[in-house]
Amino acid sequence: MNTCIHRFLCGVVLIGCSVTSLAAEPQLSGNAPAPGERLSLWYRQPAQKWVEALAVGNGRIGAMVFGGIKRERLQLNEDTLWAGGPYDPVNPQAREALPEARRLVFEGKYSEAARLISARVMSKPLAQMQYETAGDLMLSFPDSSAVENYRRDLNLDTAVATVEYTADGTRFVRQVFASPADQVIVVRLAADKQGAVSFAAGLQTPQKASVGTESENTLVMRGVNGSAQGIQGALMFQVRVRVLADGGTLSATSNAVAVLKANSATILIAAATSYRNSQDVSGDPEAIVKGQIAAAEAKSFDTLLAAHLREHQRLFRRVALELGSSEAVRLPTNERIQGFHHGEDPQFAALYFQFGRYLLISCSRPGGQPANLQGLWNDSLNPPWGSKYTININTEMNYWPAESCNLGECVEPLVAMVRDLSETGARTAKEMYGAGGWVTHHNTDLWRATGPIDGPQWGMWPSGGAWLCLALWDHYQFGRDEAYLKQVYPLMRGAARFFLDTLVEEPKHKWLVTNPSISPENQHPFGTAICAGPTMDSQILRDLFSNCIAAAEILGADAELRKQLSDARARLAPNQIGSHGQLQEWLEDWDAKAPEQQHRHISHLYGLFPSAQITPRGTPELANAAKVTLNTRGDITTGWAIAWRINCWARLHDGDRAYSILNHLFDPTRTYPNMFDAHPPFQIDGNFGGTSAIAEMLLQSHAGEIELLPALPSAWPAGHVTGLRARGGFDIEIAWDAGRLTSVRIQSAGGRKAALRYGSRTAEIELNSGDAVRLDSELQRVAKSP
Ligand code: FUC
Repeated sequence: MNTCIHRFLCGVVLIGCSVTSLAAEPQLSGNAPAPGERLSLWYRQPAQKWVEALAVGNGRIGAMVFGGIKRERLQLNEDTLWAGGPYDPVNPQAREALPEARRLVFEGKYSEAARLISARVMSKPLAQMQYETAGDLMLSFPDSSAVENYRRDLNLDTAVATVEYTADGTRFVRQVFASPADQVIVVRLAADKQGAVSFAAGLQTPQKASVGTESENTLVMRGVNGSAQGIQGALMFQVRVRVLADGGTLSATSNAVAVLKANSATILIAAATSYRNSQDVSGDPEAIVKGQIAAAEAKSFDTLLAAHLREHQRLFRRVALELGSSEAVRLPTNERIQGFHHGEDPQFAALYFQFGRYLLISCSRPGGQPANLQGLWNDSLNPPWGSKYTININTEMNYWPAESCNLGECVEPLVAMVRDLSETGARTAKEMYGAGGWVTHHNTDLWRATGPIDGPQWGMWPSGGAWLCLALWDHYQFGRDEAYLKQVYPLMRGAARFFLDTLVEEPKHKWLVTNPSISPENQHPFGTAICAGPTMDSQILRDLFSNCIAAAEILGADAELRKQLSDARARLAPNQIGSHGQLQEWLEDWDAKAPEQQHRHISHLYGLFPSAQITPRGTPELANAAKVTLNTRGDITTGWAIAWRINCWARLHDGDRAYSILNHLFDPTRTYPNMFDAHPPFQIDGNFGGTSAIAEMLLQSHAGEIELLPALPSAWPAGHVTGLRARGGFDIEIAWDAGRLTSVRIQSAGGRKAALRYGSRTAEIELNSGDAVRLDSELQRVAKSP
């Protein structure tokens, strides 16, 4: 074997089990310019840490691209590679213990109730399964003495990550994308000189797996997933890598493939597990990845790239946003974040907004799993909070921007998960509560576990599934597709049925309440979170019942049930204002006992956002009370909790306050160099919540009207947005200048009648499907519209 190949093949073998032993990267010099277009994240040095690496994904498989010169690392994920196997954690003692817990709560013995719940109601095991990394593809390159004009970037418009540099006089370009069209990750290595592309490729993983070569151009990793909490790993998985060289030679050792002196090379990466659904792990990952590689190999790189671009841009290009610009746009992204100052970088908000859309497109596509706590990207076997689905805020927040930012398709994996939960949750409803319908508590995982976990303060909350149903209804609201509504209505009805069966009358006011429950994760003054009828539960159920009634009316279904739901809705506990003028978090004015508390969860503000129960025009006293609560809770908290507050201030029409909190989200303590949100640690909900908030500042449609620029901050005096979506089925374009609306274009995407509002001005518009109308700043039709 040629000694040169031998040397860097040995390098791959040596790094075979460790990702920390990265060889020293060469010295960099020169000043690579910023990419030509604005929608790129870019850097002048390779990533040293995972939160500096750039994320690509096709909704199912993804990679974090480090951009090294001597050594490239692509950290790989497949969205069904979780620990464990099908399991049902419901505690058989729960059904007997719950009536007793209920009694203790109504007697005010909250801590006793919590102890009983802890001993006899919580799931077994007490924790759920975690999402796991697949491993890494490592590429080793020959030594180079001088490297100039290094740049790596992620172009949000093309969804391609590129690494470029000049080494010893040769310009190298490496491109990486995860194709939604061909279901493979594609890596292209090219140079501006013939025969300049040489590298060795190897796979490594912390999983129980074997890694080897199958021919001179194929690497294969075969493994089984981890066991967790006593649940045996039941999945097989496979990562298959094919290396294709143009010119030069290909060779392999037992665990690495090498390319020597090629003109260019293309690497195809496929990954799959045996997961078919939450109860069936009989899939054949080898057949899947072999099929994907064979199909992709038959196409040229240009054909693969063209199909990828078409499918990505079909979604991404629907929305364009301009918020103004400044000198800061020329800086590398890490420097922009590091130096982010109030008001000096308006384009960063537009970039952050489009990055959120990019992430949702990249981690949540039809047929895949929903976006988990880290979307799709995780380098660990034991990530924070298991990188699961926390459904007392985080999963819902992931989908807040989906409809308003014109990515309705991306909700499909969430709808599919709710369908699964309606089945596993029906067992939980029956076995734990003796109830009909379905229930799920504050967390779920790949196996759609629905029991209460972690401990009473976190898990004893029956409203997770009910909250998820809001996303189902919203998808109808924005799209007005009755065939879709017909499919999801039974899921909403099942969620409501559970509460019709389990709500109980509280002794003092005779309201119907949940019991036992919690106001997510917040302790009340009696030493526990366990309580009856937290405000959030009543708000969620008011929406669930109302939306079920509306859906049933549209579908002409279930007259008797509608009546039951409407009777129960009338008896839910109302929103109440406490003695400090705050919105009460609990049935009683317990907040008054802890007026300074700044808990990150603002659960009872669900009524303000994402719900529309509290609005400045419709319920001004409650809106004021919500303001008092927001001021008490404070602006600076975890990433997702900051994002929730921004959405709330937008709903309160305070653009400058929303903007000032947005600046905290962009701060380097809450945004990593690769623009992932920092809880900290990385949690993707902050990205999505922030994206949603920017949309809410520009357009709202929850109160029966399409409101233009409802919370425009003074920092964005001029701008333009196209392609935002409004409830009722409309696409909206808005232009403004000097802080005032200049023009609006409304196009029907199925909707017919729209009520528009700008400040105190209103207009009624009627449209046929597909038609568009342009209006001026007075909301008068422009003669030659659109
Ligand atoms: C909830 C939050 C935490 C974290 C976790 C994943 O429990 O309270 O802050 O986001 O979910």
